[in-house]
Amino acid sequence: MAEDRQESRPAAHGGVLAVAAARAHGVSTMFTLSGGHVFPLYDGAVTADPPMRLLDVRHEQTAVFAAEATARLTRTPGLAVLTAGPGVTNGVSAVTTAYFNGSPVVVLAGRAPDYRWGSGSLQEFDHPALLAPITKRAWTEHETAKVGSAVDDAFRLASTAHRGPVFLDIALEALFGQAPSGAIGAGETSGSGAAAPADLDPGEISRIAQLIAGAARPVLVLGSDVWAGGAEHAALQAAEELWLPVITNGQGRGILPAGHELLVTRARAAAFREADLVIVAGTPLDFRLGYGEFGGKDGSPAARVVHIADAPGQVAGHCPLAAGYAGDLAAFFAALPGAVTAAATGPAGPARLAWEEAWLPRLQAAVKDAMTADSALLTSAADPIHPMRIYGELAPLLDDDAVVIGDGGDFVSYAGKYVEPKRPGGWLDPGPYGCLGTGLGYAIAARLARPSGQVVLLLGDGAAGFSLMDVDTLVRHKLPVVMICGNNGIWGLEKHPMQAIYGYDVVADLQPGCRYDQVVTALGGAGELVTKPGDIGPALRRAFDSGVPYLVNVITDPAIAYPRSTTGI
Ligand SMILES: Cc1ncc(C[n+]2csc(CCOP(=O)(O)OP(=O)(O)O)c2C)c(N)n1
Ligand SMILES: [Mg+2]
Repeated sequence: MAEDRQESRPAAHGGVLAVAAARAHGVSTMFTLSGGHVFPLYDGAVTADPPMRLLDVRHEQTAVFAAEATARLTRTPGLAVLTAGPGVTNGVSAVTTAYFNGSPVVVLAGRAPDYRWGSGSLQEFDHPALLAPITKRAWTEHETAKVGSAVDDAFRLASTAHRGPVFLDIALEALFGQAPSGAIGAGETSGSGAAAPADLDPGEISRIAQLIAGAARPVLVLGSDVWAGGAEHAALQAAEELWLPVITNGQGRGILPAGHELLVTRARAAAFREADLVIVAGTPLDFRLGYGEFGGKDGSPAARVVHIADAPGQVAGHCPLAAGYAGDLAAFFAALPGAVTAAATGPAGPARLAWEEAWLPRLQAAVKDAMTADSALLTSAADPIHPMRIYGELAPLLDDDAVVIGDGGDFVSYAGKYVEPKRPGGWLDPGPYGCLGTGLGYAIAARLARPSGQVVLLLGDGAAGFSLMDVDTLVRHKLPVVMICGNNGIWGLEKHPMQAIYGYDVVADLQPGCRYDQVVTALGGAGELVTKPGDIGPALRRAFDSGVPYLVNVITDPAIAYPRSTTGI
């Protein structure tokens, strides 16, 4: 009898059941900061065979950022465990970041006991109400026997397109209580996997193909979900077969490697101004993409826009679309070249695609011009140091499989422009939520995900303040990372705009020349101060060779503002 079988299985507490269910989804690390409400989850990790790695940090937001970066880099879901009350609330900005980025993260949390609920237990707080708007689902498990299947549900939901964070807190007695281990359901889980691809709608694909076949100046934009959905090879192949100019953003960067002849990200302004068709795949039509409005300036007609997303709710509703598609992105890109060829084929056979002659060369020339225009600043001998000189020194030192992380304002905007990844999964920015403080969490995860590759963390001096204490985590867990602080002594991305609007600024100054390198040294890492442009390269080489967490603190010119056209507000 099933009941007899269950009773013969050894009893396990909720933590054991939760860890087993998480492991079945490919989780290898639990990011956390200690709290009594979640001890059983630690015991579950320690007693698992083999044990699950525990990575303990100095602020809960670092734990969730690390789980998020794990998901973005490895494409297996990330796990953060937060203690009840302040542990959860400290993680809120990072959960929101994961929500905006569509990152599959499961946050398991402790929760005051049910039997005293309403009496004022320590940290008694109904978390799901707070987490619901920033997760795919937030709920409480009250029964030990159901903990395994609840955790399994959480991972399944997080990993299903459109991906995102899921929150589950577990009442104290459910987590500490015992249930037959047969009740976990973990052995029966089938792992995260991708959701079964939805059937392609041939009508929608052929409509999009006709738009492409009829375009004179098309541009394809590849965003994070192309990488997250495992569609990077199909997307690259489709672009190459159709000879489409491509702009990448977010985790889509690197799908066309730096230097690829179709990659026209550096000619973005001209491409978006002059295109007659913009196909955007795997990223929202948000402020980073002009809210989905392209061209239409100087009396020219606006470009038609096609939005390709991994789930129906993701297709833009705020701007007019010539066509939209929701479904598996790899299947879409695999079907596209054939559909375009069919659409472009008339009685005389396949027509030559119009943009090969003039449009693509025009954009390629614009890319070349932009690179030529940059070269003076990338080698600038200006003193104080121009921030671009740092990127001029860094780029030649980067291996093809380097992971570069940006956390900051202007300093990181320069990086977005001048550090072009050679592979997808090599770039981490905070994404559209724009939350400062991702740096150390992302760096911890990157080092775990790529144990032998280069991991470079670019930090504004302001951004550094949010997470620098977690250098202690790098040191304790022996995770070498090269950190470069672009230290202009100000909140640059706020100071310059406030000056422009009001003619003065307040609350935008930091300590000039602050020794963030000494903070890292004090925490057990190493670092140095750089004030002369010629010293940047040798300092970076020492950092890469050091094998320890190492911060190169580069004092840059506070008068330099990144030339931006919008702040996104
Ligand atoms: C958590 C959070 N707080 C505040 C902001 C607003 N903000 C955006 S950029 C920026 C300045 C960043 O300064 P720094 O890291 O020193 O880089 P810089 O612009 O000086 O290169 C601020 C305060 C934010 N994005 N996130
Ligand atoms: Mg700054």
